[in-house]
Amino acid sequence: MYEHLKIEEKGNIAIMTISAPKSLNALNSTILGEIDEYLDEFEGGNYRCLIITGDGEKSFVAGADISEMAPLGPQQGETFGRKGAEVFRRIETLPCPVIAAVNGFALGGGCELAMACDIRLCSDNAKFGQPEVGLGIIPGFSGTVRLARLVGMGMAKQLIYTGKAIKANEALRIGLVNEVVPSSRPDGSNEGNSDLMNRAIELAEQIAANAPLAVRAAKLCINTEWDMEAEDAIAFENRAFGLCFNTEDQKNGMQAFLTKGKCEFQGK
Ligand code: CO8
Repeated sequence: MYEHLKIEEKGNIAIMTISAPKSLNALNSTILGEIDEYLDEFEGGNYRCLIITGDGEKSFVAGADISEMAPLGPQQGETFGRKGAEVFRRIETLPCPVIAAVNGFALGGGCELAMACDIRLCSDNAKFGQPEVGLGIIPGFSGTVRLARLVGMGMAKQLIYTGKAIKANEALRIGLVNEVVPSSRPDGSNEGNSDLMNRAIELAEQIAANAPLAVRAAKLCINTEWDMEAEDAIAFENRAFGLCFNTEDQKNGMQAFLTKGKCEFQGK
């Protein structure tokens, strides 16, 4: 049982909801520890996709917990930053895909958490930003690393130096999110986050219906090749491609295509 995480399962998809309503789901050491613990549990299960969201209709994660950070000295600050960075790196390198369903504020550590996920969807009331310099710090959960990679150096510098938050459609325009899910409610409210979550589940199911080992290999390739020289990256992909032919999923998937059938992939 977790104090600040709600966990749901839909078949082979898991949904992790971060829940600290009094602080708009701000991340403190306890929550980071619980996420780390849950990742062990998740990796031990037979899941094909993880969705991460925030509790309530207002906030995904409003950053790292400012009240916990306020009294820290440099060593403690570094330790806190490292803890967040390690947990987010675990998310980024989880074998199977992770979708962030951003249901409101994704500020500071919240934006950094979303960026550690493979795919970002957001509701139309979402707001993204790295406001750290307004607090006398810099993004410390790998935001200076990932933001520039996602949206380019110029835009990352503008967002980080100004600390200004941007709305969902601007986040879409600059490539920070893949998709904005509009509310179907007549008043445009985000109540229950159901449109966003339905879309996240739909996407997760599309991913989960594909050959799990191939999806994992694709994630490993994309992540690993990012930092490689082109020749090495191409060779890495080539090895991974070859290994796919060692799986039952490849045999069954291609056989199903050739016989105009449908393949239920087993992940073998
Ligand atoms: N930490 C702690 N408490 C928070 C946080 C936070 N990040 N965000 C909101 N809260 C609390 C508020 O203090 C308030 O508590 P209370 O009711 O006790 O006063 C409650 O949540 C509700 O918030 P507001 O009343 O402020 O709600 P509003 O709707 O008026 O405003 C905002 C919502 C705009 C999200 C506003 O709360 C805000 O600006 N929050 C802070 C956002 C921010 O600056 N985030 C970045 C934090 S720094 C960070 O994430 C660094 C990551 C790397 C760390 C590296 C470690 C060294």
